[in-house]
Amino acid sequence: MTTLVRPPLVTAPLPTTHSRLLAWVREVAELTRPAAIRWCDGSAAEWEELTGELVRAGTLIRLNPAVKPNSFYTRTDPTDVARVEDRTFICSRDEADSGPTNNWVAPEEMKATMTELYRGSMRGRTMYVLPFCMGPLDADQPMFGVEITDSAYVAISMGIMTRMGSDVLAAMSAGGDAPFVPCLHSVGHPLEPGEPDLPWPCNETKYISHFPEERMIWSYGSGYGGNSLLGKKCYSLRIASAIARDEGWLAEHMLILKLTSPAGKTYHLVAAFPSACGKTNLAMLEPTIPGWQVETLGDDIAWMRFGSDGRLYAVNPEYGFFGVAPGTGWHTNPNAMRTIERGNSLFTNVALTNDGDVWWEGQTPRPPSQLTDWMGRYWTPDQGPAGGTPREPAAHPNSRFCTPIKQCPILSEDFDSPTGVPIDAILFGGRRATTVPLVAEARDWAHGVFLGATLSSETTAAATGKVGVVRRDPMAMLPFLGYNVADYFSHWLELGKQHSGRLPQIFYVNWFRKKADGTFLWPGFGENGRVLKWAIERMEGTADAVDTPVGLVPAAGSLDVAGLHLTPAEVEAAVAFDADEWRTEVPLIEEWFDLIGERIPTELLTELDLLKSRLDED
Ligand code: GTP
Ligand code: SPV
Ligand code: MN
Repeated sequence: MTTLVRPPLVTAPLPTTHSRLLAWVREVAELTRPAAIRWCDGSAAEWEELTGELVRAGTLIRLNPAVKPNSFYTRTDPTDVARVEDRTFICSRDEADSGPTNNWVAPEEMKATMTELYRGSMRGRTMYVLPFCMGPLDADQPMFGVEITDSAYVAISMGIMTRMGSDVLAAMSAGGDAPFVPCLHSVGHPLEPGEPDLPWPCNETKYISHFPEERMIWSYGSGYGGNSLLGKKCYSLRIASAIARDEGWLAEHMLILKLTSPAGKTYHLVAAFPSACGKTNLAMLEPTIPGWQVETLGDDIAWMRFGSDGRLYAVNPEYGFFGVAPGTGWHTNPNAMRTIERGNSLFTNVALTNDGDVWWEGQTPRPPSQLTDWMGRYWTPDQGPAGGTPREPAAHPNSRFCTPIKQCPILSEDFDSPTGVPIDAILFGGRRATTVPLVAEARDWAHGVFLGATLSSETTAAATGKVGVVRRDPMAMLPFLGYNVADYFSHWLELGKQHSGRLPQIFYVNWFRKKADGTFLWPGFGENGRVLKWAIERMEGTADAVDTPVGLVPAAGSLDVAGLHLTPAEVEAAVAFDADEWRTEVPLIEEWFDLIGERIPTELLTELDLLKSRLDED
């Protein structure tokens, strides 16, 4: 028998009596052997202390408080810059339940592999215990999680992105021990006695593993974003989608916004666009058309349940924004700029200015004359870091700001509502240079589900791998589904049947169609308010549409283009349905449905047949 050396759980008294939590913390500590354990309370003093330590360790650089108060800058290891989809696993008991779109390893095998990786992986480090709640703490069933991590960067980031700390811990045992999702994370870089730490410790070997039946997450080797902030994609999408399937609700990769018309009527919309395809920007839209106003509720994740009135209600489970930096500027997303100006933010892999501010491509029309780039190299606008051309961007394309949602100047007052806001419309959209019109309205729920199920988009820097490759990304959930994609489509269709009375209207949008010269046809950003207006007017019955095989597109003159600097021909090109492009698209949809296989619901095959026969008539 070996004697277990128990690291101090905490100096007595323990901060909780939650027995399952205490047992799990002890078990993880025995396996990973941290030098110390810290239960995080989410306080300002804790933020001070941890950011101070990270500055001393060289992980963080404090930004100039005159321009970015209480804000910090970090550069990751250049190999740890985005989600790793090829290292992400759904370890359901039955392989078929992970569906053909996920990587799968049997749960026991994955646990055996990862247990060996975790063995001693926190040596020389502090183990942080982060009690968090996704969504309001006063929800009927608060959705608790606890992340154990050996990264202080993860601890402070989770403090921004989730409701985290002692209030949550207290609530977890207020009415008896509450269930929670255990989320285990290690950067996989133990320190031997005397070994200096790295500014961004990580490991070449990476696993982002989900055990949907056990509602459990194990992550190893990466410190970045969706790989390590386990409340976000891992819990709120992959695990929550499996919970939602079992309980009859939806966990989606969607923004939530409130829209007020000039007449003062209010609407709520959600929109699913793949990673780095415009959710944060649409969520904080400043419409260019007079009288229309947007308020923000969420920019990445929506949990949606049907209310007793039969309507679909959405809640944002998060508490911060982890937004794409490049492209964010005063002319594109002024509300994001205002949010980060208030400070209390973390910036990862952007560029640093000489006066201690941050910069990224698209923040200003012209870059400053000198910068330190995201890899710490001297950078000027006309010279690459190695002196050569072409010049590489100063900020990594997936560089991000992490900032409290409460700082958003247009945050809706309903943000903290435990029941959420009633949804009038659902938008699906992707990044397509061709084929997909600016906007199309679905004919009905099943058609809308078909549009979502066949959604396609060019890949972006949000995940490692090639950028710009068109792939199917159903409901923008391809990398985030915790179960079989065919079952997911059936779930959407089934909910539509159960709640057929007052379903949201579904629309399909594309801000990214291009001209022959490679520039965007549609100016996007604040001008997207025109598309929202058309969608509202369709629902109110006041805008005309033309029926096409892909859905109902704006009739000539029905889209408000007053004051828009586009020629009528350019507007026509943006909204046009092109039958030839769709004839090219059909085989790609067929290939996608073949890949999904026999579990695909017949309604979707019927919709595909309908599309084909409409194209034949066209
Ligand atoms: P994730 O956080 O990865 O889920 O991304 P997201 O969907 O929130 O994307 P985001 O709004 O951050 O936008 C990603 C990129 O697309 C940024 O560089 C934006 O500037 C750009 N973008 C957003 N909206 C538009 C638009 O309407 N038109 C064009 N051309 N670009 C846009
Ligand atoms: C995404 O990739 O869709 C993101 C960023 O929102 S991450 O948190 O890294 O997943
Ligand atoms: Mn996202």
